[in-house]
Amino acid sequence: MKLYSAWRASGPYRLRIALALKGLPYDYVPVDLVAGEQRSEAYGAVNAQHLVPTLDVDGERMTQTLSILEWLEETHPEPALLPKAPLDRQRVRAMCGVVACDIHPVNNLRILKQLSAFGIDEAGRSRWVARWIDEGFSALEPMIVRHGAGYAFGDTPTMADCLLVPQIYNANRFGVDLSPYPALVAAGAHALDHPAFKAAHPNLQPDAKA
Ligand SMILES: N[C@@H](CCC(=O)N[C@@H](CS)C(=O)NCC(=O)O)C(=O)O
Repeated sequence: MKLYSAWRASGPYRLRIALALKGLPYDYVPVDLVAGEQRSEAYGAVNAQHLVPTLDVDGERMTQTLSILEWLEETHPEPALLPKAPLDRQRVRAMCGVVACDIHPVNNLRILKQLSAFGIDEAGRSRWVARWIDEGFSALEPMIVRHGAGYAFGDTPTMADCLLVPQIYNANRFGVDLSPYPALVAAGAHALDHPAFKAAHPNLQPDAKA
């Protein structure tokens, strides 16, 4: 497997966690988002959306993290990142959706660049990011209180943690106050103790910058 990744980007971070949890080795292909490498013609041939991650498995290129996580679960079921009962699976997927569908898309690099082009300064952009993280985390907090038992859902890592940990990392980058979300913060901290989460951390990636 080959993972097109960028050290700080949430999408690839989600996949690095899942791949590490499932014990799957891969080659790391860095894409420099700050330099705009994702917009090159060469990378467009890899991912027509010009976004990371892309997972290349024997020449088959996969895009969209949620669908890749589902593919990983179907092809490498152990350890399971979804619970067994359909309602529990729905709960985990709903947590993933809060992050992947409702927080992350409006806070992406290209959105922030567009805000900048509209004349919104750094402080304004940070307020924008915090605005959407707050809304999403306010919904996640009671879900984790209800369903979490160490991890975001239950007492083993699930896809929800693969999404949550990178989003918390991102929130910290933007200096978002996470004190209103103690259960969420505790679940994130607990996950970070797991070796797979440690290995996937941005600072440990080959393209990490100080
Ligand atoms: N829905 C996509 C989102 C991918 C995405 O937005 N990736 C970001 C990094 S986390 C990216 O490549 N941004 C580059 C840009 O905005 O130019 C997925 O889940 O894979």
